[in-house]
Amino acid sequence: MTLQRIRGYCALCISHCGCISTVENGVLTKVEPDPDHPTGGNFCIKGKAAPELVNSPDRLLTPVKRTRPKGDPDPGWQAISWDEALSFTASRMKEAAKQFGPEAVAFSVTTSSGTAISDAMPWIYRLINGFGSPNAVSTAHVCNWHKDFATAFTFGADSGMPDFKRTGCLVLWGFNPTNCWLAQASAIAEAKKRGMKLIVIDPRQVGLAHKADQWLRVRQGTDGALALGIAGVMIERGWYDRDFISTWSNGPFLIRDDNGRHLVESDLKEGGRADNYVAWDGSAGRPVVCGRGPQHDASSHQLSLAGTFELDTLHGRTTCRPAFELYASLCRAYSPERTQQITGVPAEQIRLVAEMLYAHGPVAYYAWSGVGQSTNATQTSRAMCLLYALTGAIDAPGGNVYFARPKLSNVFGRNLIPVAQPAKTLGLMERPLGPAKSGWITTRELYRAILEEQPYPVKGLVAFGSSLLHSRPSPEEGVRALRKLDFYVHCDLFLTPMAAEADVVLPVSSAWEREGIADGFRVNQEADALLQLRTAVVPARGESRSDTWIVFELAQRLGLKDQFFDGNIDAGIESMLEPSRVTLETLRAHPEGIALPLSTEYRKYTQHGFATPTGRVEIYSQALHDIGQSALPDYVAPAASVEQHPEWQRHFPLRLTSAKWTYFCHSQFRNLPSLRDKMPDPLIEVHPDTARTRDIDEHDWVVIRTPQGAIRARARFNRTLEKDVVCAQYGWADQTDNAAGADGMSRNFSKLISNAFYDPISGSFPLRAYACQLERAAPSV
Ligand SMILES: Nc1nc2c(c(=O)[nH]1)N[C@H]1C(S)=C(S)[C@@H](COP(=O)(O)OP(=O)(O)OC[C@H]3O[C@@H](n4cnc5c(=O)[nH]c(N)nc54)[C@H](O)[C@@H]3O)O[C@H]1N2
Ligand SMILES: Nc1nc2c(c(=O)[nH]1)N[C@H]1C(S)=C(S)[C@@H](COP(=O)(O)OP(=O)(O)OC[C@H]3O[C@@H](n4cnc5c(=O)[nH]c(N)nc54)[C@H](O)[C@@H]3O)O[C@H]1N2
Ligand code: SF4
Ligand SMILES: [Mo]
Repeated sequence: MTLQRIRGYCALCISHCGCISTVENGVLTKVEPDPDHPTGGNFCIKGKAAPELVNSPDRLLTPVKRTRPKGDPDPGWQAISWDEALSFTASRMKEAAKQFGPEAVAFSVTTSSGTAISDAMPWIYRLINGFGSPNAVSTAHVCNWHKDFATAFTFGADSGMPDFKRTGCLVLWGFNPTNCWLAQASAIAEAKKRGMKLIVIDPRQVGLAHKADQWLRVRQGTDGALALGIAGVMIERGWYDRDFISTWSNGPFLIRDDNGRHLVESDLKEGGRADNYVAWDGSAGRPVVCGRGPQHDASSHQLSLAGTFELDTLHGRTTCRPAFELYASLCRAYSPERTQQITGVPAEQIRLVAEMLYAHGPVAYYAWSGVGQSTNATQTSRAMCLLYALTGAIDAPGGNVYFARPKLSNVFGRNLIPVAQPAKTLGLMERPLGPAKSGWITTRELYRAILEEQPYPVKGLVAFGSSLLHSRPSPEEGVRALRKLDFYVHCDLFLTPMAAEADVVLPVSSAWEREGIADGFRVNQEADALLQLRTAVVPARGESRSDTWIVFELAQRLGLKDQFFDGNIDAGIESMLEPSRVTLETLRAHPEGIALPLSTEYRKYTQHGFATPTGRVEIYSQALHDIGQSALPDYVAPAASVEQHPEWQRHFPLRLTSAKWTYFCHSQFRNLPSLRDKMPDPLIEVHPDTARTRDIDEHDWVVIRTPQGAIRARARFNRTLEKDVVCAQYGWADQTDNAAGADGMSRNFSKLISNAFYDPISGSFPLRAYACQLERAAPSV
């Protein structure tokens, strides 16, 4: 018997926990935590179930093609060779491109935070770009866009990572690391031991909310109002970093009342610059011109942050107010009492939290998908960023920082896409500063382009994982769209209900059967400086292949050989690694990874300013104003709530949200026995009082109804919920659901949500705040 123990990391979710895999006679039998890995020596039940995933009898082991018509409950899968499968895919792609343009072929890419697709992500996008399609359905708009891109409206960058080792007070906002990012959860536990304060903002008391100094039970989708309310107290009491706001934000810059734009030097004098801003010098009683970026002299603290000023411009007199004044007056409208009414968080607690943020800095925060899946998610992100800006802790020790990471070259190939193509990205016209700017489209635009051929037809889809029918709204529309496609090729480990709609399914190897590279592990500087290659610990099962291999093969058949290193994957990886100065050979010889000598540079903005139009933290976003959106994040109630639809109150008085559980990632892992045993059926959490008035007992099957649809789940009592809030699980996939006219008793959460509601900037969907009703299910269900 041969027994090997191989170091690597689990790639099943964002946590990328270091692990040791045991292989006996060529079979993966055990995966355990690696106590020496900088992710902290933790491991979850999903990672431990990896042998079940890898060795699952359900694995797809050959390429297959459909032999029966779409919509037939039995696709009649027939095994085909790789050559046939790849030739089919490439020729259909080429045909569609020739007839309708490459934009008629859309791609779908699953999440890199909840699957191991990160192994292949750069190459998949290189293929999409090289082929010339501007249309990739990503998860960004419901996943990371609001924390990684919407934050750029304020900071010019993503929200960074809490500097846990030095943080004085941490805010977890719509993020539950205990279930979703173990390495962060352990970093937080360590910091708590050292005395760090913890504030958790979540409608449910879950995970670290049990250990928090303050748990704010916010009503779903109202987080933006909460952020304004807390900021209002801090501004009123002077509990903010005035120096930072004056020097490093556009708070002092004057905004014209007449057009909502910055007053600029060229408004005041001929030959003045349009990128020089104007502030009011309170001591001298006159306007001063400030260049882009920071004001280096000592005068910045004399700049007025409040007041109204009348000025003569070249085109007449106008009144102006400092950006900060506009923000402060917005916040004043959210008194703690009014904020309590909107959010359900007691006014006293709002005051207390404002004080904690001032007294216990440096403050750091992490906000994720709990606040990213609402129709007001972008402005919620802005409201949180502005609140955070008041602390002055961005990029400062103990705040949200940007650890130094291994440098890799960007091989996503955005330079390969023909110049005319990005402008065609679906949804870009409607939401010019949203994810479409990066080539990411939503299912709403995809379905419309397929079904109505608007604004142009999409004819083909190539999917690298993803389960649009179970993790995005309006799945009935999705099924109709997928069936109308000329061709649909899906790459996956399993024949999922989503894959069941494809013409051809390509078998993908699991993360334990292929290599992957992690350029840093995020949670602290030491972790982020680790460059690690994960080796394949067992051979790929059957004829399954990595996504990277599939991409390189397709590229060759599409005439993209030159852009793909003549089909040599290793050459591609070498080129990606080049700036790190670590070779592929070295990485392969060191499965534990190479720790690079990198250190964190704090307050980098003091050298170059922030990467925003004004070069400063933008309290006021003229960029948003210029696309017809609010420059300040005023709160707007969620689109699918009774606040917006009073007519729903009678039939849908409850508020529905959803969340992730430890045992599964999205629609995955229901077929792994050790995990399914823990949770055989979908749950809906409900307050016992709410349940009892509906004659519902714990474990009963209930029907959840929204104006969009109905599904079933089992009741679980949760006394920590507000009485009108319920929280369901999503990702339960039924093959039979795809049948036209299914009876509505499906378990698929997505059926409750309509894609007619979306965030006007990002296109995010209301997966967290939707009017609903519960009733006991008929016993036969
Ligand atoms: N109601 C509700 N809906 C949500 C959310 C929520 O909180 N509530 N969360 C949203 C979020 S944050 C996200 S990111 C999305 C996720 O949405 P998706 O990205 O669609 O994720 P999954 O549903 O897990 O589908 C992943 C599919 O990819 C396959 N797969 C796994 N690993 C690989 C691989 O390495 N290669 C290939 N080719 N395939 C692979 C899996 O078998 C599975 O079929 O869901 C969103 N949907
Ligand atoms: N086990 C597991 N781990 C995962 C994943 C998985 O599917 N399963 N997916 C990975 C991915 S793709 C992602 S994006 C991350 C996401 O990780 P998280 O963002 O932590 O995911 P969730 O648990 O869906 O949401 C976090 C919390 O938001 C709360 N919440 C719901 N509605 C609201 C609201 O309106 N406001 C506020 N403030 N909170 C709200 C929920 O109660 C929940 O506790 O996890 C990654 N890790
Ligand atoms: S949290 Fe679990 S699934 Fe995620 S990387 Fe760690 S062990 Fe794997
Ligand atoms: Mo996600």
